[in-house]
Amino acid sequence: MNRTSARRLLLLGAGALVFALSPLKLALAQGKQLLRISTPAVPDDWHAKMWSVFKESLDKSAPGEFEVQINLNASLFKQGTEPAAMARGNLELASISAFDIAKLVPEFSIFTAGYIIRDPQHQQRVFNGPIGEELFKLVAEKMDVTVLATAYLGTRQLNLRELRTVRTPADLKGVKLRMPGTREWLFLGEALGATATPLAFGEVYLGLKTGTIDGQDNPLPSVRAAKFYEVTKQLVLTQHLVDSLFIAIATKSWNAMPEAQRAKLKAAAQAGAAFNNENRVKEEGQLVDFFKQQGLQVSTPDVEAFRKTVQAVYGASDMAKTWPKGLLERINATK
Ligand code: KDO
Repeated sequence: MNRTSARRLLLLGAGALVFALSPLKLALAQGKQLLRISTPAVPDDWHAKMWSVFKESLDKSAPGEFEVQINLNASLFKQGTEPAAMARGNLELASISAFDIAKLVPEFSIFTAGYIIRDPQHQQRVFNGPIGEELFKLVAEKMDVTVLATAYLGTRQLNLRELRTVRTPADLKGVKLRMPGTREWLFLGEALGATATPLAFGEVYLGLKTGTIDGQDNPLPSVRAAKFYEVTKQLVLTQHLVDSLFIAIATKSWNAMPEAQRAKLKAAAQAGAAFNNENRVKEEGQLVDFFKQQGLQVSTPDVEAFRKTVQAVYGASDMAKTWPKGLLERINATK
């Protein structure tokens, strides 16, 4: 073999090697720390855009140190499987819900209960104060993930395919209400008086369009971003859950980083959450008019009747037995 063909062969081999490298190996080869992110969020939703803010923040504070890969629409991991992927070392970051956490940390199920957190400010005070500190410690111990920031997903409302008079939970009898697929989510749907049925977020639009389900619940910005208003006729402002998403990192990756990198990462997560929170709160205040313009009927039920029923159902449940003593009172007392 002459020298030119030997060189060609070598180049070909090197090219093949680059193709064979996984994203992890490629990032390592470039001396960068790979940060894979997976979320079911659709591109136009604030908690999808928050990851771009996160990335931009790191690009500024730590140029060349991280390779941030954002995977939207549950394209990398199915909704709800992110914590397991993080614990197994296949994913570095995700925004996980109280429901994802409650599966492994039953004490956390208090945050899956309707009408516990009062509003976005209350949520931030609870999770950024001593209650958050204690519970996130438990999460780190039991799940191998470290919470970096609390994002406000929004206040969940009912969204129905056909018009219906809904004043109290009794009016939802027989309504096939889609909920994400875990026990705690289904429990919430049943507590609201509906017949809860599990479905992944990515399948909800079609489910509403075809009539496989009668309705779904989500915060208004997500109803807009996922275009559920195109295939539904009514919003019922039940305000049943002031929902959170916790920006979390695999503890193994976190522990492997030097303190200076951790600080930059935490700051980036908090910048992302702040961007999300600000925009989402603002948009929640504006969207009712938008949905009305789209031809939806927006109704306000007897929220007190919903609150009373839902709180009673949770209070009498086995779930409530796992809530740490005095936690509910401490949450209520957080101003
Ligand atoms: C949903 O499936 O209804 C939900 O709102 C649940 C949240 O925990 C979260 O997974 C969210 O979907 C996705 O991020 C899509 O917005």
